[in-house]
Amino acid sequence: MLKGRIKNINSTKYIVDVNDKDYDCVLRGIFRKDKITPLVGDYVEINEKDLQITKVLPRKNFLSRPNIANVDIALIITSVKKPDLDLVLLDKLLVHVMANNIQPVICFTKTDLLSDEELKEFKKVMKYYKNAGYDAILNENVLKFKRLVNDKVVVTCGQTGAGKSTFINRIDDSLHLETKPISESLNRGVHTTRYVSLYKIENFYIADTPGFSSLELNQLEEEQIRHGFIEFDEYDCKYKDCSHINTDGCKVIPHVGDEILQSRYDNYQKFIKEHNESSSKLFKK
Ligand SMILES: Nc1nc2c(ncn2[C@@H]2O[C@H](COP(=O)(O)OP(=O)(O)OP(=O)(O)O)[C@@H](O)[C@H]2O)c(=O)[nH]1
Ligand SMILES: [Mg+2]
Ligand SMILES: [Zn+2]
Repeated sequence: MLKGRIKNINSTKYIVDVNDKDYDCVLRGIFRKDKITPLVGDYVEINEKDLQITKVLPRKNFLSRPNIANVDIALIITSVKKPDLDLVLLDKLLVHVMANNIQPVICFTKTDLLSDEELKEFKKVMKYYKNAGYDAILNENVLKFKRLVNDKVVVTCGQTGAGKSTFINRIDDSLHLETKPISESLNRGVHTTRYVSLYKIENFYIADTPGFSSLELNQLEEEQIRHGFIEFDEYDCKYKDCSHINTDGCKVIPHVGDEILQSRYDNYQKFIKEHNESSSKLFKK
């Protein structure tokens, strides 16, 4: 019996990494009956003779988008131009990742496309996220990235065309991952990467993933949304579980627009509203 980690799935073919060696494996028939769907990142047991995957070992976590198991860090790739900076998607991804017990790291791309004036504005935004307590880097800062991901399993996530594959190529130029210019007319990417694939670089793993343009925060608790806005915890509201929606005793609301970035609060309010609407719909069913 061999034990390894799934690096890539292409229809019925599973590439499994066993002690840094790749094995072409298939699934033993029984999996389809049990409805277990192994994911990239899963640890599996393989029968040495026929290279059939016989067992998926318990997961420590998994994400539905991108679809992957057992990751330590989600690298949220966020372009500041082409496609334009989308703070709704960034805040949503922060909530999504943290709700799944994965540490987020924000990686901004394409700052070279900003004018001096735009760069100044952008720097304020980046500083805000850093001060709030998030790790945030620029895609050119490979050394800093490597320090953050020592021994870890990293999944990239973010908009199509944001520069996920380009970033991985920058870290390891022997990979030659496919990248494509964004569509000028739509001002967004063209879904170049189609599958989740895990690569080992030095002492860490990183997954390239298909990008998306939107994301739903389904099935989250209100509390999980609140946890995705870590800086709000610094404020000592009158009620311990204050939802920061009603002004009564709330210490967050008075700081919106000065200490608290307006878009952060607007997005928070938006996610809570969407959450309440979807749960009232469920209730009516
Ligand atoms: N100017 C500039 N262009 C960049 C940067 N990073 C990526 N790009 C370009 O952006 C385009 C899209 O990059 P990709 O790496 O294919 O984007 P992706 O996130 O992998 O996209 P999907 O695979 O569709 O999800 C390519 O033309 C890249 O050359 C950057 O920092 N600056
Ligand atoms: Mg890609
Ligand atoms: Zn409050």
